[in-house]
Amino acid sequence: MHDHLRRIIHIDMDAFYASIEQRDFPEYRGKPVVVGGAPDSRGVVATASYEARKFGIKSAMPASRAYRLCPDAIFIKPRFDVYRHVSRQIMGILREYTDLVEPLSLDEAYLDVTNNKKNIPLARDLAHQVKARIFQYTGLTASAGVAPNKFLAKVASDLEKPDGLTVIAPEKVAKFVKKLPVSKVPGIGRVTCSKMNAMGVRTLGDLQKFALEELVQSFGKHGRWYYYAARGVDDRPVKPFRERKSVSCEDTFERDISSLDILREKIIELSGRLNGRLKKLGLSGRTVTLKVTYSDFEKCTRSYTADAPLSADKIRDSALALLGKTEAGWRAVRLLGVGVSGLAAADMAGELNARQLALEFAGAARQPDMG
Ligand code: DCP
Ligand code: MG
Repeated sequence: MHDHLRRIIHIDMDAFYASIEQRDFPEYRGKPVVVGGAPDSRGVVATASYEARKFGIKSAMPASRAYRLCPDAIFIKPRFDVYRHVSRQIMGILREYTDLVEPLSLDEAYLDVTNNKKNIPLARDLAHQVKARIFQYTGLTASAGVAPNKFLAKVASDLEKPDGLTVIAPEKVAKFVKKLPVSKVPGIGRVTCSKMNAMGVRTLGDLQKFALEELVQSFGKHGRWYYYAARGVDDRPVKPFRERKSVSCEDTFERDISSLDILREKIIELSGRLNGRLKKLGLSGRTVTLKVTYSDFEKCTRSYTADAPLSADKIRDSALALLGKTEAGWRAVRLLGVGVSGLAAADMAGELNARQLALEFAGAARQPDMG
């Protein structure tokens, strides 16, 4: 794959958790906001609004230290269900442009827009549209980086934060990387950075003077990545995250089962396991499917779909009811499976909350002074 053939965008929301709090609580707008642990706790800062960053407050800093830096800051406990919901909305917007969306975290993703669903030829225009769509729909600002590869797109999105849009055109890459401090390269942390400084390396231009073998010798397997990064080369493809369509649990029995009582017990057990997995994944679904394989290997599935996401009890009871729609009992059963599809985020509170917010952003988006 040749770098100049690809158009990659990196999207990164600005002060993500803090911006959501400022959106939902107008009284916090324009003020230093710190999301994370309480100032009198041993907790850390998850993120800080740009107003709070002026005081030196940063992610991962102890909350007590943030308090000393800015006692007037508003300290807020994170509302993860809301952040997850907004994240899903954002990823949904990104997928309107391409299926090649690779989320890196709740607020960050790569897009490969070389071929995009809207046939927008210029990646800069597409990035501009994405930012506008995100703002229109969520009331939040994002920063975008446009470049021929992931590495450069990520660096670019950080350059003009907040609400930035930075393009590194293919013909500008060589000049751009020469001046780029190694501390700005994703994957080069504090330790590697000081090691490079000790070698007289401050920029990628300095790093270019080292041969591939020398870098591998000094930095092990990462040396290779540094060598190519120094030249602005990064062939890693954008790997789309496939959204899970269903979650299921099944069991093949050691001996075929004809007793309906025992089959019911098995369903209760399978539903219990399934509900555990759903809970762990933070998902719930509207459709329950019971899968039965009879002793002669013939298969059958029966489904039930509700209007709303099903509770754990409802999943179990629906699966039990579906057993009555099979020939189990008449025929011996060698495998049972229970699955849930039509998945959505489990946090109904979050969903409702975000729906209320949706009404609010319609107004918020029109307000010019929004965080
Ligand atoms: N986060 C966290 N702990 C960290 C870093 C981040 O809990 N050490 C959370 C809170 C952030 C979110 O992840 O809001 C996104 O992380 P970013 O690094 O993108 O930071 P922000 O979006 O907050 O700010 P920026 O505008 O610099 O991207
Ligand atoms: Mg961010």
